[in-house]
Amino acid sequence: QSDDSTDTGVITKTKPKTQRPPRYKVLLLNDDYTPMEFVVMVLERFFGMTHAESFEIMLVVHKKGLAVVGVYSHEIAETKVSQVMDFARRQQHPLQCTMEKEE
Ligand code: TYC
Repeated sequence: QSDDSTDTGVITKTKPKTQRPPRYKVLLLNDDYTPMEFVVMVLERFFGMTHAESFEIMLVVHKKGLAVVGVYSHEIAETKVSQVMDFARRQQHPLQCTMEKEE
């Protein structure tokens, strides 16, 4: 006679985890020196926002200290951060842009 004492009769099923590539938030940080118009230009140029959207987000960063300006794959997020940092540095503005893994 076989020992089936561990059989609870409960049927379990392993749920396959859906693999999604990680996404990265690109954050823009406030500072006291970068001109507002420059930040608006950055958002239009690198994040495809309209002038009105850019102005709105710039004000959020100005008032709250930072804002998420986009969510991308790792590679695209890195490119956005580099583009903003290079452009700001070239114009001698201390504007800071960083990325952070979502969740
Ligand atoms: N605080 C800046 C000023 O008063 C404007 C600013 C907004 C700077 C957003 C950076 O990410 C920034 N000129």
